[in-house]
Amino acid sequence: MNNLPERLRGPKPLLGTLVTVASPEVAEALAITGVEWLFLDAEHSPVMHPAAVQSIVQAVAGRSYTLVRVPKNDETWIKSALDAGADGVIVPHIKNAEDVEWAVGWAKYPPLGKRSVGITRAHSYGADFAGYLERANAATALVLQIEDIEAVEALPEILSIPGADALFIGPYDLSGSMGRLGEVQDPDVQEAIETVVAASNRHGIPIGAFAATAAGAKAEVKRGIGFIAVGTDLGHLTGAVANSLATLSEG
Ligand code: 3PY
Repeated sequence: MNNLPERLRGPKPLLGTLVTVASPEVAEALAITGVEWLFLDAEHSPVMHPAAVQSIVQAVAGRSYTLVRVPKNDETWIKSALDAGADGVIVPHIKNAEDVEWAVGWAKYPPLGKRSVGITRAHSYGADFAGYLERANAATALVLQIEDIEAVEALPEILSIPGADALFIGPYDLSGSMGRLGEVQDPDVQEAIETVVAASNRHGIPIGAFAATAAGAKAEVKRGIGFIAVGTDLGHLTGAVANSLATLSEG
């Protein structure tokens, strides 16, 4: 497996899904399907705590990339996710240059940032301590989530700070911040998304997005969004059961 920042810069779309259940078995089962990355959602899944993140990352290691969406732009969470060996972090609600400076500070070792040094799973518990310190900045991804209209307006300053490896659009929160909650196809929301895609292309920074359905994900890939999280673990489960029931009830 290439490291995640390299893979993000590659030409082929990177398809993944959200993990909302704090279960290594669920994450491992998803990884076995061949899904290339898992979005461990610690922002909206109250049961997702650092210990759960560590066991999930461990369960899928070598099969799928793992990106942890931390609950907020916070040193403790970013540090624990990366020390657990996650391939990267997604930091929600980035709105301005100062937010980027904080995120880079927590996620990258000096001289780029001020990530604190531990001896943990990421460092093979000490067996590869120096090697990890040397490669971590380039090998782990800091992904900035753009999901507020304020962030779309501040893109030039957000993109002027070095250290981030990709942007990720949250279309639902973005629609809410524009007074059109849930209306992700609204022309103004779509225009804002296009603005983010164009700015990321101009800066040569990979761009990702959440899509609720496979059809939505296909449309995002078509417009040049290179890494996608489609649906959630429990959404796929409930959808499959509902489909089976509907098929059976047809007789
Ligand atoms: C959004 O669409 O706002 C999201 O953050 C999806 O995870």
